[in-house]
Amino acid sequence: MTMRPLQMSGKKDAPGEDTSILTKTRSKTQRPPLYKVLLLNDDYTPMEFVVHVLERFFGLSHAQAFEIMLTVHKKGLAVVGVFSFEVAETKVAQVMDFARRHQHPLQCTMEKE
Ligand code: TYC
Repeated sequence: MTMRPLQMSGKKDAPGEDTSILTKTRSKTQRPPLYKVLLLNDDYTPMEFVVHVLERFFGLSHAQAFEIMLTVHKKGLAVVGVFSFEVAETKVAQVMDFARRHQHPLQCTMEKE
């Protein structure tokens, strides 16, 4: 909140006099944009590996991880979570690196919400 003096009369005050009023300017709070992290289906990555990835990098329970893995398997993709740009970018990099190190073609991407 910024307080600004406003002279209503349009005239200059005499020296030592202040007839201005204070006006309040409320600036709208800007929320940072959010990013969806998406997991994509493929024919080769083992189901257990995907479940493990979801538990490990997204803090999901085994049951939640299994459910999302099945959604991806059946529908082709699913939103795994919604995060700030930096967190989403980190999760995508962690998943892609982990999949590559285990030689699975699993794909993870992000998209502005
Ligand atoms: N379709 C894979 C299979 O049948 C399993 C799988 C699920 C792969 C989700 C990727 O993001 C994925 N082994």
